[in-house]
Amino acid sequence: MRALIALGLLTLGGAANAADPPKKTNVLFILTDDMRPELGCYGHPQVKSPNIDALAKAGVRFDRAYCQYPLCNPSRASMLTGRLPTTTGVLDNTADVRKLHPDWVTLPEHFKANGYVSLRTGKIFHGGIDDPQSWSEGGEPQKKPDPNAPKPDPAQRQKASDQIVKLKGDGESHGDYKTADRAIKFLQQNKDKPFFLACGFVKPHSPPTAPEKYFDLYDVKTVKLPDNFAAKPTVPDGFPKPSLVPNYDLFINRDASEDEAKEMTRAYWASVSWVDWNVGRVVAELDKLGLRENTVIVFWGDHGYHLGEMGKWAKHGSLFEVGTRVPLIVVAPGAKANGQAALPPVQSIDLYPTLCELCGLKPPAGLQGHSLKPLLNDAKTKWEHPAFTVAGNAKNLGVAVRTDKYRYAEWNGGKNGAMLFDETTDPNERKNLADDPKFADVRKRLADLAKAATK
Ligand SMILES: [Ca+2]
Repeated sequence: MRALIALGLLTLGGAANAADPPKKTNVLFILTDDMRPELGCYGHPQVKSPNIDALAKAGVRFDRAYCQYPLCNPSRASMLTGRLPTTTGVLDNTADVRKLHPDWVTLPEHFKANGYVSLRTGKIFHGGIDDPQSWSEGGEPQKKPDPNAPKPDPAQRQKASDQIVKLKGDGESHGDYKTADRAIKFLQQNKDKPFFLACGFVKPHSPPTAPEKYFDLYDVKTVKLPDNFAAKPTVPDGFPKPSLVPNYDLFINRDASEDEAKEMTRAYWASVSWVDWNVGRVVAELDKLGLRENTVIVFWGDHGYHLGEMGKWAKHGSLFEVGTRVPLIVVAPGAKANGQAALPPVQSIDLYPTLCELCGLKPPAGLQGHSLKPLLNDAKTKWEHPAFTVAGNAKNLGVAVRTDKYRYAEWNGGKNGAMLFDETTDPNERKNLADDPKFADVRKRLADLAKAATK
């Protein structure tokens, strides 16, 4: 690889050799749905994720990466447009970022406009509201709601929510298997062109799903429940009322016993390991085609997830660490910090400017994140940008700020409550310091940041 750079055959967004037009750097962007940063490479003692671990070893692992909103559609709309949810106006799973902002250029669309083929396989934008103009191939027309469609039955949803799905074989019947197959085909077909390939898996989103053999990787007897496990959504006294909303994914409207919670956690881990296997299939094809040295790989999760922490089994509305923290790995060929972990807080909207810089594209105006390239070259570089996460809606907007040390969140500008945690001493977020006079200055500083970012 060094030799290729010396010959001017390979550039990472740097200056071109006059004699050889620079070969464009490809992007392979792997998305996962509701995946916690609970993986081998993040230090989890049990979860098996060898393929994602290999990406972390090859690239930079971000240990404090945060989503912009703890829900699929708003999180993805922000990441794909490089703007905070208060700017996109996408605060639920039905708003369409394209309808709201016809003139914005999405991340894949920007690559398409700069001579790349932009390829979509699987869930990238939210299901049913894809943005066909972002893609050269793979875009899907939006589904119009059917006015005659039967209304969802809450009782059925509640019953279905606790189902654990075991697939046959390697899971060939499931969409995620097909998503990886399509990514492999796209790589084969486009290996000679500059490409931006987005490959989005829908697991481990509920219901937990994996082939039988991935369940066999884990003994339910070894599953340890979180220290702050509870049978139903529960927070200590003095926490803001909007800080914990009901379960919408698992254990809907009912308590979870410890045995059920352990079975569900095991199934979630099985689902994570199966996603890992599909990730491995796609990356293996990239390697087989000899594209690794000219391709930036991003591995990303759309938001956090509670697996029984505070009795919650979902992400909706959570501005806690566990609801907002995501796995994020960036493998940029030749980056000096490859193989290391970066600790500063970073956020999903940083990816748009990062990929522009790594691939030598001028970013469009209006992006609100910061290129992570300095951290990719020096994981310990000074980094003073906090991460912001939004939840709720205009009636009761929640805004969280994460710095190296603190997590602060307030609803309706603090009028509907606030919470402040010292993450260095209270990682389980049990002690709300928001009204402690000793932390009044800290609260003021963080509240000012929250207001300035989301005004
Ligand atoms: Ca999701």
